[in-house]
Amino acid sequence: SPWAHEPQRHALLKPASKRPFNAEPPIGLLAEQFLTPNELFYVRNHLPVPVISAEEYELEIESGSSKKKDPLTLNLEEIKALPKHSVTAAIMCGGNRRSEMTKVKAVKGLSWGAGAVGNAKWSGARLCDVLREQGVQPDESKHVIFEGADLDPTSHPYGASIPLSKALDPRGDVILAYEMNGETLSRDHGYPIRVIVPGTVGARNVKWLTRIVVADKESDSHWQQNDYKGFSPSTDWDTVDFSKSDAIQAMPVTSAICTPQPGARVKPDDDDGHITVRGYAWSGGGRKIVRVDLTSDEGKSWHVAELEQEDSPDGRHYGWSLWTARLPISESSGSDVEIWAKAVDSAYNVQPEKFEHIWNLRGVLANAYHKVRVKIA
Ligand code: MTE
Ligand code: MO
Repeated sequence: SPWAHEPQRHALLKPASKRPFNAEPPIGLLAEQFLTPNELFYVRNHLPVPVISAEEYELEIESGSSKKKDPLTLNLEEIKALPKHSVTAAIMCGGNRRSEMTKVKAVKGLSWGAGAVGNAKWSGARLCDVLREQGVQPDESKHVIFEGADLDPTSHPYGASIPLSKALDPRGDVILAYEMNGETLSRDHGYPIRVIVPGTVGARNVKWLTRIVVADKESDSHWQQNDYKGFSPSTDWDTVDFSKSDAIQAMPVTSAICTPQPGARVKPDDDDGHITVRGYAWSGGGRKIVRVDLTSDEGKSWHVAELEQEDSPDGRHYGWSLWTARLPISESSGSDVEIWAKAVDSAYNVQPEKFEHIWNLRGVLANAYHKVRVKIA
């Protein structure tokens, strides 16, 4: 069975599917630490986890360069011998928060809550160093294709691509990672090497990386061509044409309330009747979170959260922000209160208010206000 060699997983990861293994941590734990503990980091596998030994591992790089030996093959030692670079980056699945979008109308895809995201410090070699050394020249019409060692039943590998301009940009911080939060990458997260594409949808962060190709076209894999794309709310399965939509790359601004959780009974902290609300916020493309607003009265009054974030250079805010807000609960609120959160990024993009107008048949890009109904005790 191809499933005979799956790794052990933490008991707190709640599977959305077991084969392939897909799971998210309890959302209440997610905003407790700025760096998500490796064993609680969500897992999104499309196929069985490949078995790869460090000794046998090889990465093939087809750069299209005529000046250097091409393709270039690097083993693990050679990748580790390259200058080591670290980047704090959140990885978020394109389908994070899909279960909220489904409430408008059914969508196809794993029913993720708001936990298909994690924030980690990734370390490895810079892809731009490797490509430049190979003589790859900037060319805005080109793409970089990544292939994994995980194969589908027809022996096609998991694959995805990004624009060459992102891969070559030193500020893009794309790395061939072998460490996650200072530990060797685990099998579920791509051992021994995965590509980290900061600010870009999870699907392009290819795990168990075996091949890199600089190409004139995007990856022709299913996941680049016929998945991870957005559509109009009026597009249905009879009218959808995947070739007409752009593949998702940078993700839109989003946030989620991690505590309290839906249905919780919350007691105001003190005599002045405030409740404490915590969560995360993130935007793609290196955009920083500049503000998170909360309301408990459907937007009549808003309260600005305090942010915890890394002090990154402009345009390289790849990590998430955690936030804490104290919300006043008035007598007139009654015992049922709905808390709403919306984040604003450094381009002043803001989350849309509701899912109705961003609904899409695959349930991706589900970034409307996060709304949590609680009971005031
Ligand atoms: N890479 C390979 N080789 N196979 C996969 O199934 N899943 C992708 C991406 N890279 C995938 C992959 C998707 S859709 C996401 S969201 C992220 O990996 C999840 O990364 P994680 O499991 O480390 O959280
Ligand atoms: Mo994903």
